[in-house]
Amino acid sequence: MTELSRIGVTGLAVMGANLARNIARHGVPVAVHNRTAARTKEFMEAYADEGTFTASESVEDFVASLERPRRIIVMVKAGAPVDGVIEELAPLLDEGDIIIDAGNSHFPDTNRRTKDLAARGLRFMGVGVSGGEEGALNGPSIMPGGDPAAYAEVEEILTSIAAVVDGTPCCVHVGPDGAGHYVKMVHNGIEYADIQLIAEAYDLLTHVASLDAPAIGKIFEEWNTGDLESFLIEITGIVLGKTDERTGRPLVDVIVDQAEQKGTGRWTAIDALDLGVPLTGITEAVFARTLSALRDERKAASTTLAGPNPSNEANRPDLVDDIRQALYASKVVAYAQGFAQMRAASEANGWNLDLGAMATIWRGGCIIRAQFLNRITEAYAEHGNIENLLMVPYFTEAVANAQDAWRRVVVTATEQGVAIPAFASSLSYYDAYRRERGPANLIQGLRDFFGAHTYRRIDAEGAFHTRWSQDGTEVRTDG
Ligand code: NBP
Repeated sequence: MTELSRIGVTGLAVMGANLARNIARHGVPVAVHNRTAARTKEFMEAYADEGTFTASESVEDFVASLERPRRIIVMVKAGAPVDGVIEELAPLLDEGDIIIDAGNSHFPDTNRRTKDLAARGLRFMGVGVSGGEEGALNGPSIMPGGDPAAYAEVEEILTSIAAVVDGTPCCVHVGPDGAGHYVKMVHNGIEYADIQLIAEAYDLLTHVASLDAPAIGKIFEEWNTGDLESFLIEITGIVLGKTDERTGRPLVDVIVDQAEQKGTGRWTAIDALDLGVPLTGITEAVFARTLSALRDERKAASTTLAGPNPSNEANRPDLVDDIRQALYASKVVAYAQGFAQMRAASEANGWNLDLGAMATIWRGGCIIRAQFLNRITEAYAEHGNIENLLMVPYFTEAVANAQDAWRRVVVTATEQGVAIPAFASSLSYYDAYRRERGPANLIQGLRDFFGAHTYRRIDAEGAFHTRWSQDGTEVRTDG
């Protein structure tokens, strides 16, 4: 009889196949399965010699090939397919077996599945895996959520396959229920903001600094040696430097300017609205992709709507470095907002998230991996429970140093008619956050006028209403 496998992977598209290979390469026998058997066959033909694999065509054989408690990674398309696979697996499993959903599931689905399966005696884990296909194969950032006792059963395998930075694996138990998928969702949201900020910098360098793609690629290469050093800045340099084989032009110049999305950025923004957390950077990034998709409308508007045409008149010697500083300051804001959102979610759900540990496991393997995350890890180590990263001296100072350049970039872009939704909204957030008294007093006054919604006074306790349409007197409404 063949040896039982320590873990199984069902779903052998690019992510599942690479995770299975990564696990097997670490000496762990892996059972593999896919709905369409041909894919399993292809997998075995290509990779069987990389480790100890047991392939099964049927779910029954797959389950029977696993040691107990069974540990099964489900790596299929998020949504209904995950429920479908669970329904096939669950009747074949025994109490205490563990189903691990390592796809990009929406965290409320993970909460629901955890509860449903617990009622059936099964343990369910929602595990965020970041790093794309390359990460899955060579070391992703892993964000496991679920029952800590279930995590203990897979910890060794998951930490062994994760990316490692400074000797620390990029894998830590995040929290119960959907906490792992939640943190992965915010990670992806931050990725949206990072990418949007890079795109805005590229737009300004193209249309105001009048540089071509290869020249801008060189600038990103240089930026990757400083504060901005990160995977996304690095690959921006590579993508901008690529020449299109068909036309000989820079490849980016022949790519259609419509951004697609799979939904994690939108989920992050919706969750922020539900939690009441100001999350302007990520949300603007989602809207920017949505606006980019309106290609036909934009084409019509481009010859109808008035505005300045960007010109290099605004080009000045310090423009490129100003843009770098604006990018850095806006990035600090996007991360500050994302971490504030995770803090709020942790409190709302009783997850007790260790936010410093989240920054630590994002330092390697994942798409937003960056030097910068070390500063966030250090901030949490030094200051503990942080309300807003902008208030940590390192970031307070970094943004203070960048703010003049940041303001100049926002002014220049606005004068030149270049859209910079993430740069500008990040600066507005910064300016609103640092105000002791903002203009919401007037909002409350208006709400009281048209809806008797009441207001509070700065000089007295209680809720008040002015009888606007009667005698204009003020009454206390709460006692
Ligand atoms: P896909 O998201 O493209 O899903 C394809 C896999 O799902 C195939 O194995 C397919 O089986 C299986 N599947 C589907 Br579709 N419907 C099914 C059903 N009803 N029952 C059983 N299996 C079903 O694969 P992927 O790109 O490898 O991503 C897997 C997960 O990882 C997703 O949640 C994704 O969001 C997440 N993720 C992807 C990346 C990335 O860079 N691609 C990064 C991080 C996370 P078949 O072969 O029979 O059609």
